[in-house]
Amino acid sequence: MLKLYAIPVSLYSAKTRVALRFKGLDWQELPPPGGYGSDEYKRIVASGNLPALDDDGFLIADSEAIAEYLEERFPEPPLLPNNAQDRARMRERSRFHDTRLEPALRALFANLTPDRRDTELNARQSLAMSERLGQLARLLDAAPDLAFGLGDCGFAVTFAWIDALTPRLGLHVNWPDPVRAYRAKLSNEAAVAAEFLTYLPRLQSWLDAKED
Ligand SMILES: N[C@@H](CCC(=O)N[C@@H](CS)C(=O)NCC(=O)O)C(=O)O
Repeated sequence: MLKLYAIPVSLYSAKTRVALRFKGLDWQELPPPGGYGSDEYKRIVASGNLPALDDDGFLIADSEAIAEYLEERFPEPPLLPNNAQDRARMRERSRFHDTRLEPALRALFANLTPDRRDTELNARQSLAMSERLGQLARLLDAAPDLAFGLGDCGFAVTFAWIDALTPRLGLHVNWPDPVRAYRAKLSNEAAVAAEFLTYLPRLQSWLDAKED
């Protein structure tokens, strides 16, 4: 059986679980041996990053590399469209998530503990995320011909994080209409809805615990 090194609240682990669910796969989820950031885990996964997938002894880390591997190993149902240009668009969307929108959110993780809350950082990252969502609205114009794919798994999770942090940190994020419609479409996807059944309550409890 596939093994996934992950922790429940990790954003990129949730992205990978959405891909696994979409493919209809079973997996066993394991915490990183020795704990998050431990030397023991780094002996297995050099970067120490989560998630990592173990397929019968073949180990691969990074959510994007994992999703591409799953796509080749388990082609149905597809996470990439047929046509080369649509595939490139789908990958472009995914990279935009991993390298543009999500890092703008991640910068706020430093602000999750109340005594370290920096209101200027909240304002700066609200602007940064709004700018990225505006750019996403333009990317969505050139939609690849596939209802749900590799490029969508991460957005579903990052949108949930932005929603969860908005009231907690008093963020002001501008959601363009096409992105709102895209977000609604993603939450209706069965793989996303199944992941959110457990992920959203865990995320809220984890964030609550940070407030204590
Ligand atoms: N680009 C990586 C990013 C993964 C990532 O940042 N994972 C976080 C958990 S959500 C992590 O492992 N952080 C600890 C670290 O970077 O050492 C991916 O897509 O898997």
